[in-house]
Amino acid sequence: MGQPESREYRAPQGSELPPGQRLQRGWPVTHYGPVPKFKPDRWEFRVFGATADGDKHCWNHEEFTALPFATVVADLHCVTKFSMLGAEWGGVAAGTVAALAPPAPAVSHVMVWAEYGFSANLPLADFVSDRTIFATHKDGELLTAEHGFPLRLVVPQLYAWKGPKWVRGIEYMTADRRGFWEERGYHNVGDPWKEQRYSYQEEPGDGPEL
Ligand SMILES: Nc1nc2c(c(=O)[nH]1)N[C@H]1C(S)=C(S)[C@@H](COP(=O)(O)O)O[C@H]1N2
Ligand SMILES: [Mo]
Repeated sequence: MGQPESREYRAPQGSELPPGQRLQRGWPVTHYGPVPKFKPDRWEFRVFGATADGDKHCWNHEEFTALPFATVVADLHCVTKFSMLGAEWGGVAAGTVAALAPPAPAVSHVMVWAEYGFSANLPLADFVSDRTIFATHKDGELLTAEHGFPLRLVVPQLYAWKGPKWVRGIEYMTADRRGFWEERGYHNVGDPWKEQRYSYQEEPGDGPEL
């Protein structure tokens, strides 16, 4: 294990809640479909698509959880308008994954893949942002199954659907492609500070055609 490092995320201009959001007490569970059962010997985290060396990279659960541990304090903004503020997420920085299994130079986007084929697309810049983390813990405790155990992605600067629970890998892409919710009416970018909720709000250049 490397040195734990701490990073903080502060909302821009000191405002706490993005427009149209309200504060949620507690931590609700929000997702589509059933909660998958964690099978440690079948679990692996895969990096595939346009990798720098052209190879796939895999970590089993033991290997992945032995990667350097980082923490990020970040809010979670659900597009259905509730926000949870100030959680401390612990796990492996997405930048660590990108450093160990780097993308080819032409990569512009990342598809994050989870159990049952759930997916979310991100610009590479958001993926490697130092606030993006593959979380195993929240506030010092292991995630529960409903909240994504053994691994979920947290991308503080985007709506929470961009952070798949039960994540199993990433695909490096040389062009943008829509993920699960981005194909089903949600905004391709999903910046809560710009209130980019729905695909009908997209402007030219925000995403591939529907
Ligand atoms: N695999 C998967 N991850 C998912 C979702 C989903 O449907 N499937 N929903 C997202 C949405 S819309 C939100 S708001 C958050 C909710 O996380 P929580 O249930 O831990 O609050 O998970 C995100 N991650
Ligand atoms: Mo959500």
